[in-house]
Amino acid sequence: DDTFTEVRKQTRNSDGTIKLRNRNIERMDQDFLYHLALGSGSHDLEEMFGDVKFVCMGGTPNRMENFAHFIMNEIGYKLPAGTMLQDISAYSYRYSMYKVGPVLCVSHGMGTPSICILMHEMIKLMYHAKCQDPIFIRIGTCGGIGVEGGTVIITEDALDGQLRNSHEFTILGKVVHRPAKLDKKLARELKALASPDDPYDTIIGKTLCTNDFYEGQGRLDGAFCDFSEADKMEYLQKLADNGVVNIEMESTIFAALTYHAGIKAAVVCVALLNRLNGDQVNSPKEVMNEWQTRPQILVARYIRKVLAQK
Ligand code: R2B
Ligand code: URA
Repeated sequence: DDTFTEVRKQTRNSDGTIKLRNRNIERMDQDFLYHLALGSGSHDLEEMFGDVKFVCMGGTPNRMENFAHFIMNEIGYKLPAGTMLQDISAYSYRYSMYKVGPVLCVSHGMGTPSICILMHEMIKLMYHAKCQDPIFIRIGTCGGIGVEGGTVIITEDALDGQLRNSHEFTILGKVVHRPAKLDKKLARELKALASPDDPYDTIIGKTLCTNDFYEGQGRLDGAFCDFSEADKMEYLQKLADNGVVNIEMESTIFAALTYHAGIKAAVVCVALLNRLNGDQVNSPKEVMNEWQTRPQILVARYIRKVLAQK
């Protein structure tokens, strides 16, 4: 298990651009990023994306479009005259991507396979575009454990369904584990940007990452359920005893692939409910929409802070 410093040596050039851990890519005369509808042969990726410093990912195209508009206002970015914010990956019909100056806003869909494909292509995009030390942040939703709906949760460690701090891959039929480590300093910096005036809590804790929303998260309300309510509560209590404060579906792969690429990364999610009180996500839409702006507000504070230091 390499330390991050070791990983950085293998994955960075002296100017902060990314050195891919796959020599095959540089030997190809062009690389098509199929799910982004972009290619190194068909697009000038350096011209289009070379200035990207922050890659923000979230589940839905709509949320990421809203975030793009929000962050544009927050950092005072003006689009070139006569242009509008456009979904750069519209013709992939898979993911949506919006660029606001140094901030790239991308949707990742639900669950490991969807975000995993995106991560490969985003990391390669950073490589082709010669971006310098980009930071990746997932802005998501989750179920809270012992925390109320609307609470903002910064992930300190991402754990898999067996409470391991790694992501399990199956590659050529063999099981491979990669550490699911996130940048602790970045997590603390984000936490420090929570304001006592925010009308909600912002906390740091461990995040459980599952491969399913229903049985995989101990819900009683899926199409199937072969365990009792007591079994469910015992499991949630075990999670809480291990420091787990929320459950979502992308954190281990997101942490594992950013770490493997030497990219600083964070996960900031808003809880849509407290799982100790129930399973159904049924708060009013307007309430949940407001909740989903909360991680965006925190991340915007961070981006503004970093840009102000430049
Ligand atoms: C949070 O919300 C989605 C499931 O509703 C999933 O993508 C996640 O991690
Ligand atoms: N997303 C999840 O993965 N789980 C929840 O309970 C809510 C949102």
